[in-house]
Amino acid sequence: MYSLDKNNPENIFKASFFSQNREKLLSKLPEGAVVVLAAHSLMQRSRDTAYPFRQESNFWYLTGIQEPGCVLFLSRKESFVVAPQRSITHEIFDGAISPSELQAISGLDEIYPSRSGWRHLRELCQQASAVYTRLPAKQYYQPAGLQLNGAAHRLVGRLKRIKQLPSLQDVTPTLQELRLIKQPSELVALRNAIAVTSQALEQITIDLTSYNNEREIAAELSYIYQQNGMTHGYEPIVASGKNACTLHYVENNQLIASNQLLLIDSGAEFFGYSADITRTFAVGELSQRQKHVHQGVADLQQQAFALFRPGVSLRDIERAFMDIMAVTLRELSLITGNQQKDIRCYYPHALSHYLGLDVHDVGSYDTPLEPGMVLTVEPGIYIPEEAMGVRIEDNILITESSYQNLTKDCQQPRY
Ligand SMILES: [Mn+2]
Repeated sequence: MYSLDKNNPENIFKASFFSQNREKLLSKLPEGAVVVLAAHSLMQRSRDTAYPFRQESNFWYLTGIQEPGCVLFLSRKESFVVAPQRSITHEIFDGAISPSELQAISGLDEIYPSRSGWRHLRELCQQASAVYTRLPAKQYYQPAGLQLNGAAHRLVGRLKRIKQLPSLQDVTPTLQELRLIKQPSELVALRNAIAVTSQALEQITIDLTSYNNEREIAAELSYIYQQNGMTHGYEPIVASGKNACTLHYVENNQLIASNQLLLIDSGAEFFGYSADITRTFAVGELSQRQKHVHQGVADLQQQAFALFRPGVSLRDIERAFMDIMAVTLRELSLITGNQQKDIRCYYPHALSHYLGLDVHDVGSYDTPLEPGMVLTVEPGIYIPEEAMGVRIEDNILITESSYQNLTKDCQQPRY
């Protein structure tokens, strides 16, 4: 049983948060439509041990349930979860599932055991006008080459075997639309995650020269997050010198060279909501060149902030920022013209992404920004031939007229 950490402050997500999310979702779907969603399954790590469990974000958003192997059913008439069957042996090792606890967390009408739950679910699907689920269209998550958790895929197979099933529709776009706008309790979770991440970065920079190896800093981050009842929202990046040029460098196992820049990209996760902060620090004395590059990125970020306001899409912002980036890269004598391919040699990623239950949260780059959306602003310049990379990343909330920097209290060094 994955119950709440009793040391955490009061649970900021009441059952009403989840039941309201369910109502909102159903109100956006056609009359008579039902929703069936799979929780994540456990992922095998070695023979009979699993990776730490992390719930599928949409399933959590609609139930709050931190249990693998469940299936959620929603209609305008009833809402329930089908819990997986657990043998006596399984219960001895992993504990029993408590239906009453799951019901209290989620506010669902019912928690059914597997067999009777599926019988009921099948009947209700047959009577529905359409069945909405997450259709795992791509077996692999294209940009990162990741394999999807198999649970959603298996659920689709199981639904397709129901006789006289009405049409199967993808619920993902509707869920994305809902999740884009953050509610007050979600912002509380994010602010808590940001506060602990900032605290960890502050602790680490009291004396950066006391660390010999990148892994010592990664361990310090883990220690502080865990002490605060949080986990990492993603594998932290602790990259000394040239390692910062590998964008997703997560080995964190090299000696920290002195008189180099050190890039730390990390975020604590609280109730599923992750911070995503990057700072680039000096270890020892920096050269003029290193200082110029760091200052260049800091200035770029100030110019980037000014692009964020309601009504503008990320696509527009990314396009406008390329020209701003080109000016800085020319000033640093890294490029001569305005060619996209030259800029991409030193700035090979996006300026921004949505932030929320998934660290790279759902949402389209073509959607005009609206109050309540949370995004990152993260310009970076990477120069492998000079063994340095600088990225500065903050998290912002779009407001009625512009934006609010949620990470403004996280120290930002000037060199
Ligand atoms: Mn990021």
